[in-house]
Parts: sequence; structure tokens; C-alpha cells
Amino acid sequence: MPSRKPTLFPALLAAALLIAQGAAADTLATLKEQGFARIAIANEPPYTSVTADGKVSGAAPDVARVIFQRLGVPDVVASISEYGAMIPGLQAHRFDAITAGLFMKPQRCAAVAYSQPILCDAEAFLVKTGNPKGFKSFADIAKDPKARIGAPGGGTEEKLALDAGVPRDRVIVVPDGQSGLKMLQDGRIDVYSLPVLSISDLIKKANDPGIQMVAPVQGAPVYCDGAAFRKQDTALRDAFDVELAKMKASGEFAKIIEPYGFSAAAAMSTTRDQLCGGPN
Ligand code: 6CS
Repeated sequence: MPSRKPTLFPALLAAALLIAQGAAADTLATLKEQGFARIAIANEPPYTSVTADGKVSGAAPDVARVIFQRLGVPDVVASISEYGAMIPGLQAHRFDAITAGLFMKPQRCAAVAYSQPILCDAEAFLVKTGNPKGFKSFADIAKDPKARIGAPGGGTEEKLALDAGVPRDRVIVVPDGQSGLKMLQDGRIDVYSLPVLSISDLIKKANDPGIQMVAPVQGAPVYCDGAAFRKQDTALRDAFDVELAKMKASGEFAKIIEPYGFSAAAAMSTTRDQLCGGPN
């Protein structure tokens, strides 16, 4: 029986795993040394917001900033990104975390390590006053052959519209809330979809009697986001979760998110594993 040369593969695999684990464990050390965590946001108030002078706020960054400070990372530096580009950007190390209201769904949970739930919301439509086309669900939009819906690129509402049967050429990718509002006002789309609190914020600021919200969208679930980390950074995610749990227990979490309109009880009534449809 010819002697089989010992394969190096198991040793190489073990070394690779050790290097990966070591690198991941160092992520928090790197952030501490760097002095800030690079976060992806969408600039969609009240989830995330960047003022004209560059100040980052919104419920998601406000929670993340406090937690990172408690982990020894003094600040967060935000980059505005389309929802569909957030996970690729995280994986490409352009961001250290996504804190943007990126809703937990099994497909996303397969790609990132989510914290426990932070911001929960239902879905909404922005329509002309009186809802002339009677849209109550994404299926209603699919049934109307002329109806065009605006939604964020790579966002939940885009996927809900496509999954409901709205053809690709009637799902218009909209870069941000103000663009969506203008496109609706100008008649370039018939409905614009974002979560309830985002549409509410647009309406409040628009001061336009010619638009209204339809909410909740029938047949669309209530979603919750979490902070999202690279799969190999579960040590950082777990450390984030420890601080998040303390804030939830002390009432500090509610004090940060509820002035923005979010419900702490909604986030505390569910878990990452329930929202991901399994362990994440
Ligand atoms: O997670 C998402 O895809 C959705 N989240 C928010 C906060 N706004 C729109 C986006 O589609």
C-alpha cells in the first residue's frame, strides 16, 4: 500500500481559521485605536439623519454612538449609502457597521451578523391626497398596469413591490426621501413607499395638503432593524449586544429612540433569531 503523504490541508485550514478569528477579535481593538467606527447610514430621518453642517443623528446612529463609546470607541463617522450597497460595503471593509434601519430579513441575516433588534416599524405609502388609485397593498399596485411605485434601491419596499408582481419597469429606484416626495408631487410616480416613520417625517416637513400617508400597508410585515456587522466580527457584535441589553434594561434605550417615534417595547418584544428565522 503506497504510503500517503500527510496532507497539509487540515493544518492550513486551522491556521486560516486562527488568523480569521484573530483578525475579528482585533476589530474592536482596531476601532479603539482608530478612535471611531465607520457606520453606513441612508440619511432617512428619523432612522438616520445628516444635517447641512455634517452632524450625524437619527435613532440608529444615536444608539450606536453611545454603545461604541461604552466599548471604548469615542465616535462614529458616517457614510451615506444606498440600502442595497450597505452589505457589500461592509463586507469590503468600507464600513465597520451598518446602523441605518437595515431591516432584518433571512436573506440579509445570511450575509451579516445582526445585533438584537433596535428600530421596528410598519410599511407605508405616500400618495396624492384622497389616495385616488386606492392603493392599500403592493398587490394593488401590481394590478394597476399604469401605476409606478418609487422605492429605495436594494430596499425592503423595492423587494416587496417586485415580490407582489409589480414589473421591474414600474418599480422606480429613488435615492432619498426628498427625491421621492418631489417625484410624487410632480406625478412621475403614483406612490412612494418607505416605513411609516420615514413617510410621516416627509409629510411633516413637506407642509403640502396635496399628499397623504396610507399606513400600514396591507400584507406587509412589521420589520425591525439591528446594527449589522461582518459575519467574522461576531465578537464585536456580541460586545455591542451586551451594552444594548444594559440600555434596554435601564430605560436608556427608550429615552434615545422614543422621542424619534420608535417603540422600545416593540424592539424588546422580539429577537434577532425570530426576525432572521433562525440563529444569526
Ligand atoms: O431595511 C430596508 O430595506 C428599509 N429600511 C428603512 C429604514 N428604510 C427603507 C429601506 O428600504
